[in-house]
Amino acid sequence: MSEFDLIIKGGTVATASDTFRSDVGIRDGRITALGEELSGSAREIDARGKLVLPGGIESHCHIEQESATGAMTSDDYYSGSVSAAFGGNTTFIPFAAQHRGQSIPDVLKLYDDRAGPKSIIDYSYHLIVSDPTEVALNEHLPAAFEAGITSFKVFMTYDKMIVADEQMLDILVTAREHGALTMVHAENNAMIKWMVGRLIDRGYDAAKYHAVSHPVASEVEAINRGIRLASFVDAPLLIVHVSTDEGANLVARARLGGAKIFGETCPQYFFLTADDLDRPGAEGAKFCCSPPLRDAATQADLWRHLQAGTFQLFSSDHAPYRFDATGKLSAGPNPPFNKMANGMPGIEMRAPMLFSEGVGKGRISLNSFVALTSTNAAKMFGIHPQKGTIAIGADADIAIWDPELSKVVTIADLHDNMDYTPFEGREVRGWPVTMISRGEIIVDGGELKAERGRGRFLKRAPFDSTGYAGTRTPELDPRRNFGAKLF
Ligand code: DUC
Ligand code: ZN
Ligand code: ZN
Repeated sequence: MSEFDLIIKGGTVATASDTFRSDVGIRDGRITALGEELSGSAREIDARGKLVLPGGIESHCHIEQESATGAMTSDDYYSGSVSAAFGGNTTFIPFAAQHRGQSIPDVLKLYDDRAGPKSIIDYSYHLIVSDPTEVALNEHLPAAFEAGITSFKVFMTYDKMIVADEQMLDILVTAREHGALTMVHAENNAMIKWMVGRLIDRGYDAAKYHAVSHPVASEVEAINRGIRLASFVDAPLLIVHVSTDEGANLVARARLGGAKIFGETCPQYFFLTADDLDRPGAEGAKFCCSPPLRDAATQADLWRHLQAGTFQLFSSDHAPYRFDATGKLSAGPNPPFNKMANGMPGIEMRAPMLFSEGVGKGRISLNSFVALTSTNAAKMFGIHPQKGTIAIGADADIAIWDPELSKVVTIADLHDNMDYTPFEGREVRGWPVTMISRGEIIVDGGELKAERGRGRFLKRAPFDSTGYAGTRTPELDPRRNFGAKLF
């Protein structure tokens, strides 16, 4: 019997901390050896001149998910996972959205039925909680955490999703008690509604006014409030899709103060601007996402934050709605901005864009790239070291990249169920060419090799807050509040 099922030979291995020349020996779906001149396998991949990286972990994407207004994303768990794999990912964690009136167990069953038969890569979900009833908080959420779904998202905006500050405190405390991580969409609902009302009343309804309707100040206010609420009860909080310098500054300052605050940002805020919304006809709808695209100065600020460590995650926020009546144009061929589905595709382009513009142009190191696209997500979402690294015993989830391969991005080459990409025409250098999941080659030389439904559900560990000082609120401390026990 051979010692290995597969050896990746002669590549440059990079993890979040190290870069080194090594062969990688794989047996029974796991990495069993790292070393020079490994032998003893019937199957070998020649990786000379290539980079051998941990498979990407896409931890913010909307797959086969209904929005609050009923729009269904165009990707299901098959097309979404295939597109993710071609983009360098071997794991993804989409959202399982609870809409008001739905029970959390029903939601999880629905998403199990959607994902299990279709996904080609390993997966979990973050719950979206919009209806934090007593039973949801005391029974259903703890049961979901126990089942390994140890993170969930809440919204500070959208009338059909919003949770009030008091509800948010209850949610944060429940999460803290059970070792779960709360994620938040932080924008101020009232400011947005006020802006939308004024803009529409005055006839400013083109796509570009979407960016105006979600002001920077609305994100900043909500991030500040979210951080204050989480720090008040010393609960971990991940601010997703941060799009502003001031918002990122708040995250950085809170982290410096010891709070368990984390930051995520997304490619669209680095590679597109609000000017992309100002296109003829309804074209601008393709660039309508929330928070909205900002400006060139903000792009430079966000790079600085990425370099300084403000952000732990660089996620796609893949929210695919086609440029037709099933998606962006559901309210007609030229809809007002407040009737356009919010979101844009990007699951396949996230890692290649960051590699090309970040690593390729010397803005971030290869090791930071691995951390931002894989390792940090594995750690934060309770799947490390099974996922997110190249180490003995880890799952053999590996992306082999050709750092010299240059291609011009075009929708015809992508694998999502979309009819446009916001990155059409960009020259991108450095692409994943071979993808391996648990030792199986799932993508090679532009071809899909994976069976539908081969992906497995990942039972995730609780959030690990080791190494964070945390915060102390005197009024919640029985030694300082006359003995009141409030948790
Ligand atoms: N928030 C997201 O995270 N994605 C799409 C739209 C939104 O509001
Ligand atoms: Zn959001
Ligand atoms: Zn999202």
